[in-house]
Amino acid sequence: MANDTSLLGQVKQKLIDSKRKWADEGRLLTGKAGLKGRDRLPPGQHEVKNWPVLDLGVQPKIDLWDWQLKVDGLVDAPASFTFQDLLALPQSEDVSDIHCVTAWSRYDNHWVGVRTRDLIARVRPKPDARFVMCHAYDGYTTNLRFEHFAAEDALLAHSWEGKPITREHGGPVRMVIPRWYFWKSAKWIKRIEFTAKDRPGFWENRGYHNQGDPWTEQRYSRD
Ligand SMILES: Nc1nc2c(c(=O)[nH]1)N[C@H]1C(S)=C(S)[C@@H](COP(=O)(O)O)O[C@H]1N2
Ligand SMILES: [Mo]
Repeated sequence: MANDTSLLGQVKQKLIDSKRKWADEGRLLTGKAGLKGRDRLPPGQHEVKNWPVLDLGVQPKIDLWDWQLKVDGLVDAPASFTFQDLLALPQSEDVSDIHCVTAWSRYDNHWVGVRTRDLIARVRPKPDARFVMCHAYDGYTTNLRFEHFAAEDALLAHSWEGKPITREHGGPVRMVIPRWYFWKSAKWIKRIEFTAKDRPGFWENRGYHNQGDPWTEQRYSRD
């Protein structure tokens, strides 16, 4: 893919290589899976109070009024949304914890945005749309099962702690899919594609688990 190659030319190849190496080596696996419900901190994670920035070395600058989201694939009503269109959809709030596969967790993040469920109601996916691919402005992709994308706490978020999400954290609009490792939450969301077949996204192609449940430590694909 020409696109992927030019993206890779720009990114911090070293960072990617080292994360990939971690995946190969199974770094950070504690073997203490299965604590769900008993503890707020998933196995192998530590709490941070700051909010680390993780990206591929590119932070696309998207003016609020230039931002556009395309929603297509297996849907009855494909649509394009501007920021204004997004604000015209029902707005919801959610408070959730972030769990990054690089072992940090950040509690109680207040998000405002549009529930994926409200987006789904608008575009009406077809019955065979069992998977979702999220595409971002930096070329990043990540895949989800339909039911995970449609979780009640999943948002297209534009605000964090009462303020617009900053560019470094994926503003103007990013996905927030709280029940999975944070790599499943695409920043700078550009396109949401509903598909019949599952395809791996950026990290899923580079050694990360296809799903990414922090409670069972679905960090890497060999787990
Ligand atoms: N578009 C895009 N989204 C992305 C990424 C990325 O590189 N590009 N990195 C993912 C990873 S690995 C993590 S941990 C989180 C980091 O989000 P943050 O920088 O706001 O903490 O974004 C996820 N979404
Ligand atoms: Mo991550």
